[in-house]
Amino acid sequence: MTRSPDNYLSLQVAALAGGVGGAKLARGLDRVLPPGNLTLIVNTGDDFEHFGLRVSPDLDSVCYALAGLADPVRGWGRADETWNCFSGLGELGAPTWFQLGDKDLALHLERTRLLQEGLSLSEVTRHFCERWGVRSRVLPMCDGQFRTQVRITDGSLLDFQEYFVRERCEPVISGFVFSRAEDIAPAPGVLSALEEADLVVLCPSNPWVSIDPILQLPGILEVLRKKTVIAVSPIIQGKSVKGPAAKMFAEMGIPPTSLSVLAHYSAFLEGFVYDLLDRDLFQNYEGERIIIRGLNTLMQNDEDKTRLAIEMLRFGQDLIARKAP
Ligand code: FO1
Repeated sequence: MTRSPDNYLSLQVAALAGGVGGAKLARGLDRVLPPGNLTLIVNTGDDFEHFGLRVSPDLDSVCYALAGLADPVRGWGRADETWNCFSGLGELGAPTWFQLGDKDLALHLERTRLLQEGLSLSEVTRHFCERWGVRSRVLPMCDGQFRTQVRITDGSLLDFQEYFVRERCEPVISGFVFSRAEDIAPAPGVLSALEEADLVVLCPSNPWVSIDPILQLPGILEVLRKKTVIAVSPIIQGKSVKGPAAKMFAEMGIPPTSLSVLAHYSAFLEGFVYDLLDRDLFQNYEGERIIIRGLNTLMQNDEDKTRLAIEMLRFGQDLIARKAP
């Protein structure tokens, strides 16, 4: 379909997201696009069971962000949270390496109850989003039990939250294991949202543990190869904006730069956004297939998120217009 380059608000957009950076751009896109034009497809490889409860950190970070409930400093969990249950757990000598706020706990309790009643994770997520008045569609990447594990250099495996929170990302990694990835279907609506999208956005999430799990699911890469896909780097000047992405690149033997992020996605990418602070890195960039654009990608407040979202959509619209007959 041919569209006017000014008409970015009419784009159907699917965005792949996970973690705090993903939730930030998700909020920007949600604030800009009309209801019904945005589907967020969210990593669930970080999900785990804690105190018998199902915790879905990335899904919750995205939903809280879209609902306007997210804690602006931590980026995960809820704003104005209280910690009564968590401090009670501490008094009892219970494990406290993973912080659970009171209202956040309510979400995990209710999600676990609904899952036990037989609802799928997609259905539970839709229900929560309706309760919160979220305008865009939020889909977990799958309803099955997909788990991301991190292999550390002594050969042992850590579940993602054990690595990320309990071990503070300190162990040196040698790889990732995505359990049963090839057997787990994407959640209902995921493939069709990608098929129907004019533009697919990869949020500035960790490529290894937030975006790759989604790419592992059957059918996803095949669709992406047919679409206009743009990505924004979560690495600026060799450092992650937040989290261990740069450390992971270095430990995998790859320079921790935004150029490496571009290379990571190069099999299906059409456009790549790097931060203007990295402009020197891209000065001599000679890739012909992937179009690059330098932008201010740091998102410190809602205005930044909205501005970056608009610029990403304009970039996508430009790429679509280039292909129009
Ligand atoms: N991240 C931390 O660094 N420490 C925590 O104690 C922690 C608790 C937590 C509770 C609920 C939730 O939804 C997220 C939480 N996170 C915490 C963030 C989470 O581990 C990461 O954002 C993602 O898994 C990384 O993608």
